[in-house]
Amino acid sequence: MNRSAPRLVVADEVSDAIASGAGVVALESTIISHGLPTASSAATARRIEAAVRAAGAVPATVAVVDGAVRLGLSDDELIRVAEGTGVVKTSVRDLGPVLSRRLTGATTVAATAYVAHRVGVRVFATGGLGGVHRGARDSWDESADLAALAAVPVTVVCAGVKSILDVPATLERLETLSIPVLGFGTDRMPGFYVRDIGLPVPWRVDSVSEVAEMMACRDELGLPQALVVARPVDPDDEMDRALHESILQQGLAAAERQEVTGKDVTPFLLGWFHDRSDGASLTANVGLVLANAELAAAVAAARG
Ligand code: PSU
Ligand code: MN
Repeated sequence: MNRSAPRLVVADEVSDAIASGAGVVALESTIISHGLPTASSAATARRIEAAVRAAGAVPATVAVVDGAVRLGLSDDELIRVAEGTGVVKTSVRDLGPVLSRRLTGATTVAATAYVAHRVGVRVFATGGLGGVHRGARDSWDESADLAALAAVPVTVVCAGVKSILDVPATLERLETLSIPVLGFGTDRMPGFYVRDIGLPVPWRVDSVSEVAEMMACRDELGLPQALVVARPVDPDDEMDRALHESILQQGLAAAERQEVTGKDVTPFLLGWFHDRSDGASLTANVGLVLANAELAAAVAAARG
């Protein structure tokens, strides 16, 4: 085994931007490999990167390729992560095994937050946050995203907590873990495919400069937690509530019947939606992640 091969590789464009203090936005890759239909996911990944650039920051898509974590992927690498077989959904606990076995993996919110912070990138964008699964009272299924965000002081721009989850329980856990949640331009908690999950959001902000100010305050106090910026999906892109609810109930029942557990639950449910919503979940998911990338770029550029 070549012990000198680097395990953490930052693309030149990204390291130059970090060194010069320019805005950088880390992008997770599990959404590309496991969260969106394979046919369009590589193209979507490049659209997400383009949205970051258009808003004045440098994108750094994060993934593990042949045993090295990379921030900033070539076209070949991106296509392998998006379309390859055997790409491992890689959360923080999987990083050691995936690297040491020289595997290729897509990083979750948790792993992306960790890696971004490690190299000095403070802002990243995703679709929807992981959290407490429905039925967690029995399954104990809570995303590692929550524990990671309790320990890594990055700012994550998302469309709220994924609506497939137990959102009230997730908000309770976010409170316990001391992770601030900011509704961007809203008093209501966004729920990924839907704009309002039916609960108030802990704090409201209306501008990028307010987010940057809160980041500065957190940094001055040395608080270790992430800041969650929850931006609701645009009205034109959100899913019809009744359609959302019926697909979700069928999906939850199918997951139970098919004994889907652990890290497979979220990809199963997102795939269930994409297969049955006649494009509505895909429109929402792509629309919200592009909007989040743009907002994250504005935050990254503002904090200088
Ligand atoms: N947002 C999306 N699609 C996704 C995810 C987020 O729009 O696929 C991924 C993220 O990588 C997140 C993961 O970290 O789902 C959560 O998985 P789990 O519930 O197994 O922790
Ligand atoms: Mn889980």
